[in-house]
Amino acid sequence: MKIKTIISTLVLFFVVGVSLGAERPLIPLPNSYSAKTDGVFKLNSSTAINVVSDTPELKRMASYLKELIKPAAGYSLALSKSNSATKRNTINLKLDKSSASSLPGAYSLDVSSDKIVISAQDARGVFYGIQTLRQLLPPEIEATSPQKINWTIPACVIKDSPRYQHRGAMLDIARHFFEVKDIKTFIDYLAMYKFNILHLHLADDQGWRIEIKSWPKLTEIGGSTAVGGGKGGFLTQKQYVEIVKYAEDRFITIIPEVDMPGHVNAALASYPELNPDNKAKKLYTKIGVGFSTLDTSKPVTYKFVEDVIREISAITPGPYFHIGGDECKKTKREDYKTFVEKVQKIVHKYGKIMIGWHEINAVKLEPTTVKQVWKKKSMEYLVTKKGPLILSPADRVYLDMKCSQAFGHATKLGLHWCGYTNVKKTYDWDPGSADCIMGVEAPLWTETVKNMDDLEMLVFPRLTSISEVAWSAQEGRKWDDFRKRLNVFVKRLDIMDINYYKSLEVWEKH
Ligand code: TNX
Repeated sequence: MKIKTIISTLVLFFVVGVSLGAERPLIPLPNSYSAKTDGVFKLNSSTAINVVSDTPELKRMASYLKELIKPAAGYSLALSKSNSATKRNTINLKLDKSSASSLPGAYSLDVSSDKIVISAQDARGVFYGIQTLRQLLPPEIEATSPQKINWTIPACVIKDSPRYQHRGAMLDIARHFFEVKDIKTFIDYLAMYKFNILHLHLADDQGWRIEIKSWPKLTEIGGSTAVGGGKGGFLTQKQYVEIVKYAEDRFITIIPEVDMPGHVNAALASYPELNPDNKAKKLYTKIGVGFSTLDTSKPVTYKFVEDVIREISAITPGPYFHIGGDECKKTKREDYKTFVEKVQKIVHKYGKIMIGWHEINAVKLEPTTVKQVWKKKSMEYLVTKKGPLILSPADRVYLDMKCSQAFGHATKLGLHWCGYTNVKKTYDWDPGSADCIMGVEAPLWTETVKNMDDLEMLVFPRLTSISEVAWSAQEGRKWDDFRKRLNVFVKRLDIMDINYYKSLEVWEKH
């Protein structure tokens, strides 16, 4: 080959590689991406998904990938099993124990023109590799009906692993209730961006949302309304188990939270005996906080708390139970301490690790107990102390803060007690690398959020920027690069019919 031909071929490959890379932006950004010079893999109806390591989990991953591709492609890929990843036109899923890396979920993805190999030390890593492959396919792959598209995937090598072990979101189903199918949709959104935790805020002043068999009135009365006086609702234990399984299949752990000793009006309205005067409180449908408390001196309070923790722990395979513990303005300081210490023992009795909002730091805690920090000042303080932390600073990652795009422009939905949070503000945050930091969690409180359209408006696109804070190495993250990727990525959100906030800071310069 003449030198000129070699150069122009190289340039062509480079341009094809790079431009396809840019056309198929990845969120969260992987640790390393290199375009290869051998063109594209063309997925078609004869492509097979080959399981190299014959385990039930990998077979499940193969079926998951097949189902992911089917609606938009209009055909079902064949599944095969072969110990080597050498056949042409195959997508290979492989467990490679030798690739052991620091955190579970690391994977590598190798796309050539004739085959694709996803390998990881565990099925979780293969699952994340599949999510990346999904984003390397044209965005039309998200469509729910067959598309006439060339399903090309740019040849590349990706090596990727998570920054933090805890990459979470929280959904408050107490202020407004969300049905099983909506929670599942939310889980699917989380899985797409490699989150691995869904914290469910199951009870608050306005609603009790989880069936407790030994205290049935909690849901019968306490679950009967919501903010604004709507109809409320609750999850039966069977439905909760269904959600836990759905999440587990997507490598997401559910953390149940029952907030106490404050935020308990729904319980106090359901059972008179939980009140100091034995009179039931009225149901509450406004959005104030800090006005209710359990009576920490009554034995029945601890019977109630233990029943709740026992029943929920029994149907929660994940290691955590979240006791809330925030904003207890009506609980005396000493009573608060006694209460949290007793409850910590109960949580341990039922085999769980306790999590509480950072206010629990006022109490003598076991070394395993996790503090979830929501105030910036407390975060700065607690990072210098011992003990595991989940970081949820309200000014960065509270998804219920209004999303703003420019002065005077913000979402109608959301609160703003902690200011307005634009996409850049969520993105431009380095949570730090102190050992005590388990990771990041983005809460969606639902005082103003009534349905999935509302939820999506506050969640997107900030969930995408937060996924990158939680997953991607800090060195590789640049706002301008992220903004450019999101500009193109948005087509995927459009095809998924997601009601995202069209922030000018991201899309004006498109
Ligand atoms: C504070 S932060 C709360 C919630 C509210 C939220 C609204 C925290 C642990 N508690 O009760 O819903 O603000 O943004």
